[in-house]
Amino acid sequence: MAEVVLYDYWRSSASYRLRIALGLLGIAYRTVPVDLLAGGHKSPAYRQHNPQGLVPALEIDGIMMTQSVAILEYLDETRPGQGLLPNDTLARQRVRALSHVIAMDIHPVCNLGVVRHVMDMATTHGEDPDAVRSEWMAKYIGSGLAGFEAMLAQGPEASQGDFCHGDRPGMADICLIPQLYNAHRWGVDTSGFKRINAIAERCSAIKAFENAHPDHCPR
Ligand SMILES: N[C@@H](CCC(=O)N[C@@H](CS)C(=O)NCC(=O)O)C(=O)O
Repeated sequence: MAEVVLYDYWRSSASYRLRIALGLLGIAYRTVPVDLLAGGHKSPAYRQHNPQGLVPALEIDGIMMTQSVAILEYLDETRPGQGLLPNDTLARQRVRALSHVIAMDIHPVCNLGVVRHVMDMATTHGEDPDAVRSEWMAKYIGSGLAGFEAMLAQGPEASQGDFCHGDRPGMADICLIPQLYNAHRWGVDTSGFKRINAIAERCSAIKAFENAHPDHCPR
């Protein structure tokens, strides 16, 4: 079987999603660290793997893939029975909606490239870039997670359980936990998100989530 290779940055939440999923699916892989702070993701060599100059990239089944959520869906479709997404169509819609709150709405505006630009503009306008960054993160992560928390309470009875959807962790949890790590990193107050915090507690007891944590990641 072809080797699985993850082009990864320890603090990248999109990469963190794939580390969790690979762990849950029991797929062994080799990590190639790409240093975002040193600009490794913009090098011509790395752009051969991900032309967007973003992490992650995952080589699997002999193909180089990009876009973490598309990869999660690919893994779900090609490793059936593992349940990253539920089988029922309406349930899949709910899990995708929750996942997209994080991956399509919160994450893009809190990305390194975007936030660096915001900080540069703050400096140009004579403002404290660190303070502007904190305000930015609190606004977008805080309001995004508030919406996520409210959405968790919606849905049929079968969707309500120990995790984002039902009683097993899946794609929405895989998106949530890295975003929560970022929230804590930037000092966003998450204390009011009771359901999110309970889910995070349960995920932290699962090996695949623990092993994928940035603190346990090659740099
Ligand atoms: N939608 C992409 C997002 C990838 C992405 O934005 N990755 C971030 C790290 S989490 C990155 O490489 N940022 C570098 C930059 O903004 O310059 C995915 O889910 O794979």
